[in-house]
Formats: sequence, structure tokens, C-alpha cells
Amino acid sequence: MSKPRILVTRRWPAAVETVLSERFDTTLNKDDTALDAAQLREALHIYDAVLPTVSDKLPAALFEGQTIRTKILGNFGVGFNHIDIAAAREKGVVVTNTPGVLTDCTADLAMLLLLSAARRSGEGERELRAGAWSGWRPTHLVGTKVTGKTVGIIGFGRIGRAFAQRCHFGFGMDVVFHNRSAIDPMEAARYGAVQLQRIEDVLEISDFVSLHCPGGAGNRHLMNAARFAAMKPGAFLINTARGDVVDEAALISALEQGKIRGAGLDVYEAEPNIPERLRAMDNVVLLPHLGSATEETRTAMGMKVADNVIAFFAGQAPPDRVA
Ligand code: 8YV
Repeated sequence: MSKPRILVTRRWPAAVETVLSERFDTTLNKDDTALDAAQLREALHIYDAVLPTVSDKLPAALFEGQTIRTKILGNFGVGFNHIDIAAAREKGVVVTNTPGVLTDCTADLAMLLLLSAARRSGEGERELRAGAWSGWRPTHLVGTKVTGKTVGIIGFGRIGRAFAQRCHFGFGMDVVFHNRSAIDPMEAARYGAVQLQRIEDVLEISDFVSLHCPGGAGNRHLMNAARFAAMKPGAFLINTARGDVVDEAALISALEQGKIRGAGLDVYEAEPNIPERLRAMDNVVLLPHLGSATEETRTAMGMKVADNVIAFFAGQAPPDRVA
């Protein structure tokens, strides 16, 4: 029996590419150029499995037509708002993701953004590298204290909880959160956190607001102009979730008008395009979607995709099926 044909859309950690190449008739993307819509559409007609990342947009239009060959999309990443799940389902295409293995690293990165935004580390580094540091002085690059402040978390899933734990037990912060479903107060207390009813309740009292909910239609522009207005004056927004959760234009206005003090962002509405007005602001820390970018985690993510695809073609239930 011939091996299933598999497309890995981007360069993956070498150990994972080796596993996939041994098991399957695997096409790798050696020069790591992102595929365009036409190439992705073609891939769905050529390969038994396509293994996409966040840079591969798979809207409903790409699934149109009767002759899709792809039976499984093994997504590299926990978030899958770049895939039209309803369209995949309609065509009988199974979709899997990679939960769990990126929890710690993404929570770490959210902490890094919070600290960097509060303590102005980006500004300091830019100044120093530009040769513009004139020496120590009491009023130089004075930031905002983190320890003991209140952090508000939107979305109390795996990453939200890991972030709460870091904030509370690492930095003595009060942690409040909003989550669509009710969380057992005993469970929330394990992370030093308290659930509040409405998003606005969280925004009103938080010195830092960190987003940890999924992207996609349900949460699109959850942070809009009204919600920025509801934030505590002088607060910070941290986003390691998805760019579409934030109305970027409203965020820029809130920052420009000084309604909020700063932001730490790892994700954007139209990656990799970042609005010039955002890039021009010194009080925002901007990272290029690095949440899970550690050797350990990226390898674990790839191995998880491999596990899902191997199980699928062995006729078993893939462990991380989302559609
Ligand atoms: C990934 C992420 O690197 O897993 C996610 O949802 O946002 C990132 O950690 C990216 O999505 C890869 O596709």
C-alpha cells in the first residue's frame, strides 16, 4: 500500500521533519516561503494531509469543488482561526491542533510583554543601541511598578491559568478574570484568581489586561473602542492570543489619546503587516508572534501534529481533533 502524501507548508524543526519523512510520502518546504491561496487550494487536491500553520489562510472558498483529496489538516498550533472549520467539516476534512505543549512558553511570553511594557525595556534598549544613553539619572525611563498590581485575564483556559499563576505567585499580583463559562472557585484559587461576571468588571479594576481567549468570529474585536474606554486610565493591554480579538484601529486611538498607557503585542490583525502608527509609538512593545518560539515547544508542537496524523492514517481517533 502506498504511503499517504503529506505537505508540510513551512520549515519545521528537523526532528519532526525526519519523523514525517520516514512515515509518509512527505513534501517539505525547504525554502520556507509561505504558500499563496492558489498553492493552498492546489494542495488540498494533491495531498492526503496538509499540515498548515497560522500563516496559511484556509477560508471556505479554498474548500470549494468536489475533488478535495485532503482528509486531514494537522494544524501546527493551538489556535486555528485561520481555518474555516465549518467548510472543512462540510467536506469531511478532519482538523487537529496542538494544545498543552505551548502553554508555558506562551504564558512566559505574555509575562515578558507585561514586564517590558511596564518597565519600558524596549525604549531603553533602542536608546542604548542608538548610542543615545547619556547616563544614569533619577528621572530616566521611569516605568510602572508590576509587583502587587491587579491583572485582568480575558479567557481562563490553559494559557490564561498559566499566566495567572505567574502573575500571582511570581509577582504578588491580584488576579481577576473573565471566562465565558463559570470556573469552579476552588480551581480558580489554585491560580490565585477570582472570576468576575462581565468583561467590563475586569477592565474597570485591572492595571494590566491580558487576552487569552481564542480568535475567530466569536471574539472578533472583543476589545473595541467602548472596551478601551472602560479600561482603568493608565492601564496596559497585553495580547498573545490573536490579532482579530483587538480592534487595532481602536487600540491605536486609545494609545494616542492616552486613555491607556501602553501595550505589549505578539499578534496582529493582518500579520505580518503592522500599522505604521503602531510602530511609531514608543509605549508599545511589539514582537513578531513568538509565543511558542522555543526549541522545546516548537519540536513538541510538531511531534503532536505527527501523532495526530499517524493516528488518523492508522484508522484511530486523532488525539487533538477539533473538527
Ligand atoms: C504558533 C500560536 O506558533 O499555537 C498558536 O496558536 O499562536 C503560535 O504559538 C502559531 O500559531 C503556529 O501556527
